[in-house]
Amino acid sequence: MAEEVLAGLTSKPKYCSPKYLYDQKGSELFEKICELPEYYPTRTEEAILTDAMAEIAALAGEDATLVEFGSGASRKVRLLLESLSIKRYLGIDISREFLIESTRRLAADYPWLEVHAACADFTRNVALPEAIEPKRLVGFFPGSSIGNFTPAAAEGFLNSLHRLLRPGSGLLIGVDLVKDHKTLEAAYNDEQGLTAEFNLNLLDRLKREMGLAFHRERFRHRAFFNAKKSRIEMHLESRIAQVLQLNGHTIRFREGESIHTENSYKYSVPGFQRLAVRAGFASRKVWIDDQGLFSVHYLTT
Ligand code: AVI
Repeated sequence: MAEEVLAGLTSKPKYCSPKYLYDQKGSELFEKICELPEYYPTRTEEAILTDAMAEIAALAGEDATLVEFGSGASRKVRLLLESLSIKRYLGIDISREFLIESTRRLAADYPWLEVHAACADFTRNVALPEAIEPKRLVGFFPGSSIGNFTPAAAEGFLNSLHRLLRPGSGLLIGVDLVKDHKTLEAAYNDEQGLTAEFNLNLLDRLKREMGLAFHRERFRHRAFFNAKKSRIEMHLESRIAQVLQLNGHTIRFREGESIHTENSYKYSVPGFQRLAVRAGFASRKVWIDDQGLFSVHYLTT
């Protein structure tokens, strides 16, 4: 982490990988963001999944092993576990304590389910634990987390999932859709300021884990839609010119200069299907809500 963060903060423009937003506090804040009135993706995806459950069950088939990438609080997966014929579950997440807590809860609530947990950064090459036999797998990657990769990285990542899932498997993936800028920008600039907290928590984490000396009030959260790149950009903007120390390195900010902390790409349905096909998948089915806010795709290997 130290090396990666330092490389980002000393480059031009400054950036930090969004995966570092998810320490314990960040993961908790993200769960709260999902319930915000402005943050439409979570409730829209849940409604799509609920409505499409019979069709998803038919596509997933009998006795599949469900593998969830970035399982977080594992809420949406409960919808699947309650309706599909699933025997085994593997949750993969970067946030260790959070993963342990949520998989323990799943194991307690579904005694018939064989539950596995793997703490891993799934943006790197992940191998499946031995206990997960090379049987038919159904991958689950909800929440439009795929949007946090650049399209090129998303294609590479989907291609690595394609190899990991092996032939005869499926991937159920949630993808946020491009829409009017007002709706998009409101979702990342909520009135309660939770998204700002989530973003600023990154600096708190760097202070705690890497000794970053900084004053919180000298930074502000900024999120806007970059139409040319079809993405929401999230930044931590320096309110003043300042110099920070991190692990013996000096990091200079001009007034208004920012650390780019996250991209959230928004796709059209055919745009995402093309990307999935380039990564080796076949597009079997796509569901969208009535307002055209969000899409859920079922891809096969
Ligand atoms: C996890 N990911 C899909 C969220 C998103 O919408 O890109 C993260 C997030 N960032 C700010 N709000 C939510």
